[in-house]
Amino acid sequence: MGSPVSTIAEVGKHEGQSVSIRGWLYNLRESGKLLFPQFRDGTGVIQGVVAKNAVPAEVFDAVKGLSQESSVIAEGKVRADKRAPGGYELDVSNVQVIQRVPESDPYPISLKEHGVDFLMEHRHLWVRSPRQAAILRIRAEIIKAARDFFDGRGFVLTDPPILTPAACEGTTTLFPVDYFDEQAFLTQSGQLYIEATAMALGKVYSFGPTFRAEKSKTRRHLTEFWMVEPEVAFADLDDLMELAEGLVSFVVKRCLEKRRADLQMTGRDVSKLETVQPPFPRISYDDAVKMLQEAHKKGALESNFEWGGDLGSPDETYISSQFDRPVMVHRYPAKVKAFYMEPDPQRPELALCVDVLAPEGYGEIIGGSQRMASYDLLLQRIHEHGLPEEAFKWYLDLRKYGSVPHSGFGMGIERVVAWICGLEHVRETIPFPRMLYRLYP
Ligand code: NSS
Repeated sequence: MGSPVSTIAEVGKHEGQSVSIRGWLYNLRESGKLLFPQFRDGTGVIQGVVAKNAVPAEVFDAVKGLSQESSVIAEGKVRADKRAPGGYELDVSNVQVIQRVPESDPYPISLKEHGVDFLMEHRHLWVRSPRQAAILRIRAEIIKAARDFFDGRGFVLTDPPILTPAACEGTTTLFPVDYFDEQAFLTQSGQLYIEATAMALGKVYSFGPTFRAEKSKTRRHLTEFWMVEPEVAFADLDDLMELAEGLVSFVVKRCLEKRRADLQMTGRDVSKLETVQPPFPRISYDDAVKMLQEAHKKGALESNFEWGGDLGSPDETYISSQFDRPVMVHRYPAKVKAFYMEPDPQRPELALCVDVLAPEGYGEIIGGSQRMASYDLLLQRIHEHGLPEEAFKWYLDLRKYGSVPHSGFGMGIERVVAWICGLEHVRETIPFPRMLYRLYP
């Protein structure tokens, strides 16, 4: 095994030379005196050709009948081949089997179709399949792009706590934690804390896991998900919408630049992503309601939407299907939104908030708002929402000492991954999804 090591993604740099590939046996086809093993190493898949007369007998015998996912180091000469998926094949001269998967206990995920429950139960192995690996690479790219976006615009990353004494997004989805002799909760959002760091640093963001004890079993909900949240001092709702469309377009563009092959592997129609460029359409909640009511009249929507409610998922799907890029719906009734949102001075029954809805039925990927700047009104809302004033004393302080208008939003990474990859369900967007009935593996 003296040849230099190469990843499969980079074998093209070694055309005509001998390399060592370190990975796993993905598939094996046998045809008399020729074996066609496919190797994978996490960067790609390459087909090898093992000719009986070109390798020592024990090497041929070791590969013949080798079981799927056995770990190997394969040595051979890189040959360009137009028909090969990655453009290259490997003329194998030697194979060292690191661990042979026993035939009596074969790899459970074969190349044939499996049901989703079975795959979820074997998620620790399922992540090895080329499609799942492609999704995880795209997820990593999206996260990197979001960080680059904020880092490149003068935002400072500040990490909020995960163990918190109070709710941010409603008391019905809190995960309680026994914190010595006190009641604590897993954080639903870093927002309240980064409002404090925004008053210290101006423009900040957080990026971390957040938790919701969602009893809903939908294709958009996880109980543990990752959120990137910017918070900006002196920004108003218009500034916020500009920031949101800038972030989303930046992330999509980066994936098209760097992850096109992976997007194709997931079967994504990338032409639907090419149109994602600013400006995004902005419609008020009032206009959205009109759209929904007209759709109902035309028979395009089953139920008739009444002003005052929050948009449900069929409503979001209908609205977003009217546009070729994400749409921003702003100024919802304050009653259906969180306690911390600034009322619209023109119409105090509305909140200065925005939801960004992704196209093709993906629905809400971003939720944000201008924050309440007045101490008295905030205190009143805390009471109206039945929240414990004690736990929010520090948050009220931010309105006592140099309160300024400020705004921020949260973008759920898994929803964005699902949309960009064109996936049906968020369960494939994170290595180990946590859902209502899923805590294993
Ligand atoms: O509840 S949000 O709409 N808003 C907040 O948490 C604000 N405190 C954020 C802020 O202003 N800093 O959630 C924001 C986004 C939402 O648009 C989704 O993309 C995602 O977080 N989200 C979820 N993703 C997956 N599963 C669940 N359960 C979920 N809940 C929200």
